[in-house]
Formats: sequence, C-alpha cells, structure tokens
Amino acid sequence: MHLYMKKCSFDEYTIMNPLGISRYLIYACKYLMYVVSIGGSDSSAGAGVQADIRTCSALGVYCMSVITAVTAQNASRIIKIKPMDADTVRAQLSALEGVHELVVKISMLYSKSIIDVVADVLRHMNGNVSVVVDPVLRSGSGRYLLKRDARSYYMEKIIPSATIITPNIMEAEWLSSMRIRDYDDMCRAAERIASLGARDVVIKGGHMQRGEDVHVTDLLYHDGKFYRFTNRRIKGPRLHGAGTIFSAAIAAELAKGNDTVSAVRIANIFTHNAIMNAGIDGSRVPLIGNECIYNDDIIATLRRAIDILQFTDGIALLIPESQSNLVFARVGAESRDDVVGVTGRIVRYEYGYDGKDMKYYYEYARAVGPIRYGASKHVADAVLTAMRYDASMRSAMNIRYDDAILDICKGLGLSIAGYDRSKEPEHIKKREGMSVRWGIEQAILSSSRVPDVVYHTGDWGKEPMMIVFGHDPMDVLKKVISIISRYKGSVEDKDKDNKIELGRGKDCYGQ
Ligand code: PXL
Repeated sequence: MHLYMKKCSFDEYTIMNPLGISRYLIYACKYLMYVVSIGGSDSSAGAGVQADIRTCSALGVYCMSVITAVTAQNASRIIKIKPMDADTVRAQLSALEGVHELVVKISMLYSKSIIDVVADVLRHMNGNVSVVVDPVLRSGSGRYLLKRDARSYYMEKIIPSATIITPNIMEAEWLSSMRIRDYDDMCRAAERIASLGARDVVIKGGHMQRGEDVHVTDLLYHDGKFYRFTNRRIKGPRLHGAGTIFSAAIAAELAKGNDTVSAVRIANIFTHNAIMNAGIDGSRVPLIGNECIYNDDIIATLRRAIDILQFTDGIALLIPESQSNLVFARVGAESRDDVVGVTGRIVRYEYGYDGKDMKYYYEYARAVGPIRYGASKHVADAVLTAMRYDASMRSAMNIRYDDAILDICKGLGLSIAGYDRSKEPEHIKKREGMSVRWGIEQAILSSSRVPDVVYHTGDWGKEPMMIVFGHDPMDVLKKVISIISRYKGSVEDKDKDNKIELGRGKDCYGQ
C-alpha cells in the first residue's frame, strides 16, 4: 500500500499554476487541510477519535479517521475494548489513497498487529508528512489502551516516525525510563525521548503536582532548544480528554501550515481555554464539550453580556452608589481567581448638557476596566457561595436596592430571599470577605434554593443591595432587563415633572 502524500503550500500551488490561479482555486487549495486521526473510538466522545474530530473542526480543519478499536466508555470508566482486526485497519488506511495534504495523528494502537499495519503505512510516507504521536498508554480511569506485550514494539516501530510526540508525565516516564519530579527532569526526559527517534517532543505538565504550585508547564523540545508554556493551574476534578484535545490541536495547527512552536503555543492556549470551560455531563463527570472547544470561553461570554448591558436603556438606574459588577464563574470554581468580572466595576456614568436648569442628561452604565479573572471580590463571593448549593448558578450582578425594585421583582415572578445585615455575627464582620458569603448563605438556607434575587436592606454604613443570580451572564441580563423595563417606566413618569429625560442619546448636546 502506498499513499501519495505531498505537502501543498500556497506558494507551491502558485508556482504550479503559472497561468494564474482563480479565486476558486485559491480557496480550494486553502481548503486542503486534513488531519487523519488513527486511534480508538471513544463512545463518550470526550477523548479518542471523536475528540480529534471535534477539535479539528473547531480549528477549521477537516479530520478523517481510521478506527483501531471501539471502546465503550463514559468519562469515568471504560466498560469494554474491542480492537479492530488488522485487515479492517488496513482497509481504512487504504481508503486514504490519493489524499494529498494531510497531517497524521496517531493515538490508541492497542495491539502488535495494529502497530504493524500503521508502521507499514508510515514507512511509505514521504518526509513532508507531519506525524503527531500521542503515546496513549492508559486511560485516565486506568485501563490499558496499549497492551503490555506491545509496548516495546510500539517504541521501536512508531516513535521514530513521530514528527512530534506528546506524552504526559506518566507516558514520558515510561518512554524515558526515568522518574520526572520537576522541570529539569522534564528536560532530560525530553532529550531521551528524542533519542528514540522522535523529532520534537512536548511533555504535558498537567499531571505533575508539586506542592502548592499554582502553575502548569508544558515543555517543548524542538531543534535542540527548550520552550516552556506556562498557565495557571485550573483546580478541579480530573478531566477526560484534555490530552487528546491538546495533541489534536497541534495536528490541526500543523495542517494549517504553522511551524511547530506556533502550533504548540496555540494548542496550549486552546486546551487551557477548553479546560476552563469544561462542563458536567449527565453522570456529573467533567467533560470538555463542544461549546468549550469552539472558543466560546468564559471571558468572551461575559464580554458579550457586558456589551449588551452598556447599551441597555435605563441600566444606570440600577447601578448602586458602590457600583456594580457582573461576573461569571468557570465550572467547579473554588476561589475568586476562578471568576471573571470587570476590573474597576461597572459604574453609573452621566453625560449631559448642563444648561441653566440641567435639562438634559444621559445616563448609562460603563465597564471601566478589562474583563479579568479575579477582578471581583463581593459579587464573586456571592456566586461562589451560590455554587456550593447549586453548581449551575455561575453568574450574578449586584443592583441597587429600592422598595419599588423589590416589588417589580415580585411582580415578575422572580424567586426572592432577603437577609438582615444587622444580624451579622461579630466574628463574620471581622473577617475580610465573609459578610457576603454569610448573607447569601442565610438567604439560600431560608428559601432552600438559590433564588433569582437576594437582597438586604443595609446596616450602619452599608448600602442596601440586591444580587441577581443566573446560570450565565445572559440569564442574569434577561432578568435585569425585565426589571429595568418596568422600573424605567415608573421613574420616567416621575421625572417628567423634573424635566429630566433619561437614556435617550439624541437628547445629548440639547438636540
Ligand atoms: O486520552 C487518551 C485516549 C485516547 N483514545 C481513547 C481513549 C483515551 C482515554 O480514555 O479512550 C479511545
């Protein structure tokens, strides 16, 4: 079997068409970006070939598949593994004949006979084809995805074909026959793995837990140089499929023509975002769903909601003296650092024509700083407390308290609970960050759920406040907007007598 594979870059294509190429041909050429994923089917779609297809699609690359084994699994355990017979694997590979532009990604190979077939195809490829090898040894749940008797065979037949190999710490320890305890060990292990014949090596640092280290570092060994990619460690339960997504993202970026360092950098950020956005499936096991890998990240979601908020007519009426924040927590959030909010808060912003009678002015809300993790203290504390009772309530905004606003909330049918700040125990008052947690907890316990709205009517030196909760920022915003639309009407009626017009841009400059 011989696959005709040729790197087709944009320039080559131009040279191949001296008479000039049409737009259509440029488009067609750009579209020739394929990854072929050779690996196991994961029925949960969290890892394996299904995750490769999802990742490549998210990154705009077409992904074909050669299934080496069918696994029956969910995110917490593998129920059955049924390897394909070698002939079926060979037939799938032969169906790729004529595909010109591709990057091969190899993951679960399972048995010697399958390794043989794949190694045979790799031998016939010309040197231009990139081969990303994810040396899948065991599933996160502990089942072997490469049979014990096939391990040395795998080392000998597959590793030397790797353009880049992407082991996690355990796999790197296996390949390098050494213990990896720190970054220096990672470097030495990478050199050893390269000496087995892999051209580039990237060791994923996610499994290396060093005391209280709050960072995770992936190490790339490329052309004799070391590159490190460090992110904040995302706390939370073990995630199924993160390693698969990382190596698939490298394959997709190489297929687009990126160099190795850029491909690893993009894959690193992409995977970090996907983990940040991980959701929980029906069996309450964390899963990296499509919405996570389609770059719909927490920050982008909050940003969209803030954009709408800033243009919402009358929103300024709900901004309290001490200003507002709208926050969104990632799944499994444990600390303020896991919650995005607006740096410097959302403020009531007045703009107007200050005539003799101050006739016209325009008020709105403005996010004064960038959207960042850790930007909010109190509203973040409120969400973190709510999430302890209902993990799906991940967003909140604080708004001004007013009896009329409370009545509107009741009229809208929102669930409401209050607490009395004057009853706050002394030991809670004394500890920074405890007041909001205590209050929200009181309200939740009194209504045995996380209500849509929690309020308190203040205490000496404490402004009364309401907090609107929701599953995500748009959910919160919908509630806030329905409150405004009723409240604005009532305030406008009152203000007509004072000749003040609210929230109409055309009134600025006294037009
Ligand atoms: O994450 C590695 C992996 C690859 N392929 C299949 C898997 C797993 C992990 O569970 O099941 C089929």
